[in-house]
Amino acid sequence: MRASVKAHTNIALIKYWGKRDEQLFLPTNNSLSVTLDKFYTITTVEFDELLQSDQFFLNGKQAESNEMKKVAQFLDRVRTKANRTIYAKVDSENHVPTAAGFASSASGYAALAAASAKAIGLNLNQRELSQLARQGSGSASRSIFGGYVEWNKGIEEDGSDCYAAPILDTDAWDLRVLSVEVTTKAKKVLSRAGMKRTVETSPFFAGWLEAVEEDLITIKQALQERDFTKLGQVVEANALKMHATTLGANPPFMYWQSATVEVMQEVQALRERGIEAYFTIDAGPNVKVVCQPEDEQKIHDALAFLHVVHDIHHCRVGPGITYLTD
Ligand code: 2P0
Repeated sequence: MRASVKAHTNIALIKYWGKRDEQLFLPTNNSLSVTLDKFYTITTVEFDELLQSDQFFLNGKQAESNEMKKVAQFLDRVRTKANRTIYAKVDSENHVPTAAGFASSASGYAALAAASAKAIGLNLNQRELSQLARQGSGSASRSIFGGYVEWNKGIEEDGSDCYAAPILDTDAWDLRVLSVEVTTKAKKVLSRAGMKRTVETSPFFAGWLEAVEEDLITIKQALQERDFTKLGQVVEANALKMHATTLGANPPFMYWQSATVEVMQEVQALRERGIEAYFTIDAGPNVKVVCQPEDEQKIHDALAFLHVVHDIHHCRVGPGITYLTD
């Protein structure tokens, strides 16, 4: 009753920002991401009749109690599905620079969903795994798949039509993502709390929901046409709209630091010099830059020159989950 799975993290090109159901992790809008090759989690789950409770080790160390609690709650969902009461030992190795603003929860819960389902004997397809992973962390629903992935918000109250699905395969379009690290400080408002506050208090949230529908149509056209300019423009604009909603929240909050703005302005200056680069920013101060392979080095050199930039990680489009054998 043991299984190991590798899952990669993803970056949203059109953001998930807001839940319609917090217990089931049902979002207010569809989102669209690209899976990244560089950053991943490997998780081994072993169910064992002799265990008196669940155990969770993260990078070889016993996890803190709040993380343990979340994992145990997730395993409860898996046990309920399998109609079993057996406890598990979970070992997770994170190869995700959380300091660079990558959500390890995306790769973490995608790997945990697939490994725990297999270990307990559930035979779930990828759509069912996406639904299960979603209930650990919303963005994890997308990390089951490689390439370019859309997470459908669904309309059913039980979440039965809320899952991710691939739009383009891993090899379909070779774009690059540079993760530009400007700080390693922990953010003040976690994304879960941030999106909740925005939904409940920001007058701009209604505008976000309206705009995101249009942005999804545009990005899907860009993906089909392999039109990088169209894709980049909508990616950057969508991130700015997401961040605008936080300024209208009560109390207001902002994920950017001055260094964030400096990188954003450098990306825009690169475009004025004829080098096509576009930024996106998640719930944190670090910046991700999307570009085509031929411009990657030039963009790296320009950004590395800024004194606020600590590190730059280079990513390509990555694969979906893989089952590992011992
Ligand atoms: C995204 N983010 O689409 C958006 C953009 C942050 C900004 O998904 O509460 O850790 O676990 O469902 O998935 C980060 O939020 O939130 C996130 P929960 P999650 O990638």
